[in-house]
Amino acid sequence: MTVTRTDLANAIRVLTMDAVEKANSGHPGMPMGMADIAEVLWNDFLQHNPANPHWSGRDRFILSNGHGSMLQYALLHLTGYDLSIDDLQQFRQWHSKTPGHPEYRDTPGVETTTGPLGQGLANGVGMALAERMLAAQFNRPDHEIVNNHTYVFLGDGCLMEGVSHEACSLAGVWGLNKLICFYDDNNISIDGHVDDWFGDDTPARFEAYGWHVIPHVDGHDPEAIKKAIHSAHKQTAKPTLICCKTVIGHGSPNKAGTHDVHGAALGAEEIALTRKNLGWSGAAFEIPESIYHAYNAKAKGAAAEGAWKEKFAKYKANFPKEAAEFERRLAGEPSADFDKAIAKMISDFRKDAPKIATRVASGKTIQGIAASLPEFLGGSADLTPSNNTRWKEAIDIGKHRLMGNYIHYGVREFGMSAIMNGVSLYGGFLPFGGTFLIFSDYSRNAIRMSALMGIRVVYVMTHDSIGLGEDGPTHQPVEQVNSLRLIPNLHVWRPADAVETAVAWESAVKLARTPSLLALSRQNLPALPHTDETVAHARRGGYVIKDAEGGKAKGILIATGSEVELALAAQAKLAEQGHPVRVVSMPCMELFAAQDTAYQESVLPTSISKRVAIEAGTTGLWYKYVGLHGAVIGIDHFGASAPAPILFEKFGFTVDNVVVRFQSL
Ligand SMILES: Cc1ncc(C[n+]2csc(CCOP(=O)(O)OP(=O)(O)O)c2C)c(N)n1
Ligand SMILES: [Mg+2]
Repeated sequence: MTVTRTDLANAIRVLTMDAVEKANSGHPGMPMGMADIAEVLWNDFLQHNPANPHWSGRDRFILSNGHGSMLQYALLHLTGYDLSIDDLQQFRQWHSKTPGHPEYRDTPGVETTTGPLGQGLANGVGMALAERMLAAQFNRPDHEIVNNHTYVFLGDGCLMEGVSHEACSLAGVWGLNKLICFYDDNNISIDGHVDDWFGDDTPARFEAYGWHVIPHVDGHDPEAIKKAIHSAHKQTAKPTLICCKTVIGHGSPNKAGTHDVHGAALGAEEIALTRKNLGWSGAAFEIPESIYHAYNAKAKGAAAEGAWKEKFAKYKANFPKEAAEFERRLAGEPSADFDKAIAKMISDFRKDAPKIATRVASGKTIQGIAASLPEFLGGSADLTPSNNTRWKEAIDIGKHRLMGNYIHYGVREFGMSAIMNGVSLYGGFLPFGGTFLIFSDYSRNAIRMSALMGIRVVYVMTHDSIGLGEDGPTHQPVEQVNSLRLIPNLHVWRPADAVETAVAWESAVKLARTPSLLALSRQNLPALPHTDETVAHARRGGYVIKDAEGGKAKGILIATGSEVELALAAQAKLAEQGHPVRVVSMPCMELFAAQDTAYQESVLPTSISKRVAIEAGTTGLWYKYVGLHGAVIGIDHFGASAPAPILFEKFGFTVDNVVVRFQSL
């Protein structure tokens, strides 16, 4: 039997129908609609090696409309990845390699976790950016070791989401010509035909961003799709959006073109009718050998990677230093120089004991370690001077200018964060980005995705409390620190001085699978009385910064950030009144919670139940450490516009109040 392109696309359709039916859960409409586009892209264009999903030279494929996960699983299976037909039969089941939405690390060949619409597209912008930046840094004339495309599938939902604007606007400015996106223009989203809620002129919108737009492509015509991709490949300074007219659930006689097929199994009867309609005779999960043969990308992939390896070997012979550095960067290992640089920062801060804002300490730390971290990719969402994220030698990325290491993201917190995720996933970079802590809420789902994927991204979030003063309640974080602490696998640091800030940076750089967020003060904070031991223990997230005189504490004051200073002052006053208490600084609650119980017990002995936690934010989480008999001095209401010292006083952050609260226990 000769296999036609339609047969090949139909294999994706039937595998999708069958897997969704078996799970009685999932989204058949999009894979059935985009099957022809996917088939052409994967069989005629995509450079990848199923035997090595980690080959750095591969093209990146991202399913931003992640609900259509079966499309990606079918492709990975058919082209020869380690994803068997049994795996497809386990679609959406416990511990399977085929989860409901594509999950980074769960499935070989899945480049990023998608499902939260719009973010996959923004990740794709980040990957395409990383590729062009890495190319600018490492490629040499006649030695192109970095040269791949990033392909993104996306739907109406991705384009309705605001983050698509933020990311695509930047992609236009940067001129990411290796980014090629396929818009699944099927006129359907969950609620029905989109005409009543999505009337954008999408081609005009993307042209306005400076993209190359190919409108009105028949998404079921392989030749038209091929032609569009060829045209995209010719671009030298613009990303491409290929607008593909498709029919959702294509092939289903009764459900195609309707929202019924978006997210529900077709049912046995309709599947039988669809098989008939497609001229497909095989049983469920049965794919003819001829189709496997046509899709199999193992030989092509091995040859492509082999050719790249030869190229890299020549590069290595000519540029041994660069080649070693390239390998180190892609492995994500900090250089030995970093250890020295950060150790020096910590020891300088200890020696100088500066009274500075932790945002300033962070800026000094960045300055001190940047030379040892060529993978650093800094940036800020238009708050560079406030976030102190830029170091002196940084080179700005800009309009069609990608040789650099600092990004002015503009006022786009969510876009910045989702782009950083893409950059981190691509490899070779350690992205960090700044904004005011209050706007972490704008970034929040991307921060969550960093944590869910377990990737290294550093969020530098300044102006961490009412301590910012006059800008008032819109700008004063109250619930942010604690609400960020609720995100699993995110380290939230609220350092109390310069040393703790450097320790936070050290941890953030070294943790490969945990993103870190630094909540930093606007106002100056005094240096804490550090010893070798306190610095070592700061690395454990919480530690005794100053014990009661003589070591016989009858109470504990726990504080973070700017409130540690207050705790120390209250400790002195309590001591005068005959109450010996210890002060615990807890810059990273998650890290402290991960320590062994013996260490935790040494810091917070069970026998001492008189405890007061002090933090200029919501109180709820602190009861975990002060217990039922403890007190928390915090803020469970919005802030106010006034000078910071007045706010601290009015909201009860005074030595007298701490003393009174402690004595009332
Ligand atoms: C941020 C976000 N909001 C809502 C959803 C829930 N959701 C999943 S698919 C979908 C509709 C998307 O429409 P479209 O992209 O056109 O997909 P199609 O039905 O065409 O496959 C929605 C609202 C989501 N996954 N992410
Ligand atoms: Mg749609």
